[in-house]
Amino acid sequence: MSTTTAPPKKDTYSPLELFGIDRLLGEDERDIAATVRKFVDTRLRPNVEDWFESATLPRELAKEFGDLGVLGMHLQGYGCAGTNAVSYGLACLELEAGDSGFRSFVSVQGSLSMFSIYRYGSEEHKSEWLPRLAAGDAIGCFGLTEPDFGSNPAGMRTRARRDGSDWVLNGTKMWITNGNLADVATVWAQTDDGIAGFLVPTNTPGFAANAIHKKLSLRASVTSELVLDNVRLPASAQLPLAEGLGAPLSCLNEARFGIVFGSLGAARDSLETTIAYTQAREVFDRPLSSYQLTQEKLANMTVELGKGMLLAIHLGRMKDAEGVRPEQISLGKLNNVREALAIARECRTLLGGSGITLEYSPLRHANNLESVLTYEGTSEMHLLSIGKALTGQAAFR
Ligand code: TGC
Ligand code: FAD
Repeated sequence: MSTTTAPPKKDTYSPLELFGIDRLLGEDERDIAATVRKFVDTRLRPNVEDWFESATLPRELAKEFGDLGVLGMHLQGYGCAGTNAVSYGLACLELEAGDSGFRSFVSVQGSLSMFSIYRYGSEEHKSEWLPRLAAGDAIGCFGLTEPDFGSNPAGMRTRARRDGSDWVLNGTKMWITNGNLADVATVWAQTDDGIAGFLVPTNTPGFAANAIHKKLSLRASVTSELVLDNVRLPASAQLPLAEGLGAPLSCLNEARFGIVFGSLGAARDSLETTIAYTQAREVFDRPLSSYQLTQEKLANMTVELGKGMLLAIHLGRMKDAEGVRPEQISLGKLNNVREALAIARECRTLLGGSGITLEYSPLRHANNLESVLTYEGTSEMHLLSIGKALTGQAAFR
């Protein structure tokens, strides 16, 4: 017979408390989550409605994220915190409980810009850029997608050609997070030897970033088009260890992993907001929370949130131990973003008319999650990755 004790009985539990999720986390992991949560609650949450409405993400947040220690936090050395994968995931979750735009900033800086330099850069690249990026003194972006090649980056048209020992880059990248804020862009381009990566300081002549406006999603995030018009770079700008499409795709695994956790932050915040609302709101002379139809919705959402969390922690533990396959990350990204979006939308129904303003977070989260469903591989791409793992047949083309 087990001698372990059940948690003490309480009148009410928060959704993740009911799942006993904290029991799966170490003390350091819980501390990191609590620190990021406090920063979100004090610094970001009071401003997010205004930033979302005015479609801004203040540049000074980069330094504040650097001071918080979340930029490239899962990398070792160069001013990075060197945490485990689960801690990084929990930080993403807490940030995305504030807004997907905050997690996006941190994902792109740490998992795409910094990781591409960390994994594929020369020692000079690493010492020049990583400490500044970790501190938030510099901002990075990652240009893979093009106007005609999003899901299929293998077809990219951006071209890097040799001119003496220099490289000359021409092309357009589309939907690039942090593009207008960035000091350095990791740009992927076709060469005579296949796809290669380049570090492009954004003050290089011929480089331009054009902000994309009128977004209905991820408004507290900067999204840009990058134009490269005869951008001349020294030979040393090439990421020496990046050979072929596998290099940028391996960076995506890092960012996708953050989304496995992050998306659940948006879901948790939607659900907690909604539980509180239904307890305060009276309909037909009783609290909305007291009706069976309401409780069915709340219970179903809690089950999906908790299942997603178990999956995220499982993938994180595997990543920290023996490593995790890209197809396994696809399982997590597909499920958790899909369920988070369903939860945010369902929460909106319980808020009634109040749910359509920025005063309550669920519709803002749902709008953001529409982007999260699309970027870092659309849900269809992840279905096909899982399909390929199950059948051995690639059905992408
Ligand atoms: P395929 O032939 O399957 O693969 C080419 C080479 O790459 C390898 N590979 C991977 N390596 C590491 N990680 C992965 N996830 C990998 N997937 C494939 C593969 O083994 C192969 O290596 P080798 O040595 O045999 O050459 O390539 P494919 O052209 O058939 O494409 C496969 C597909 C469709 C899965 C891939 O193109 C894909 O993932 N498409 C989706 C593109 C995408 O996710 N773009 C995201 C852009 S960045 C972004 O959205 C940032 S948003 C950030 C934010 O704001 O938070
Ligand atoms: P498409 O590839 O044109 O897809 C359109 C539809 O067709 C989708 O439903 C897709 O699943 C479906 N489809 C495509 N191929 C197939 C197929 N073979 N079978 C069945 N269905 C298919 N990219 C970067 O490089 N860096 C960034 O920082 C970045 N940030 C982003 C931020 C935001 C807010 C957004 C919205 C996007 C960002 N992206 C970024 C781009 C993102 O990765 C792409 O939008 C995404 O990969 C999809 O590409 P696409 O938009 O061209 O859609």
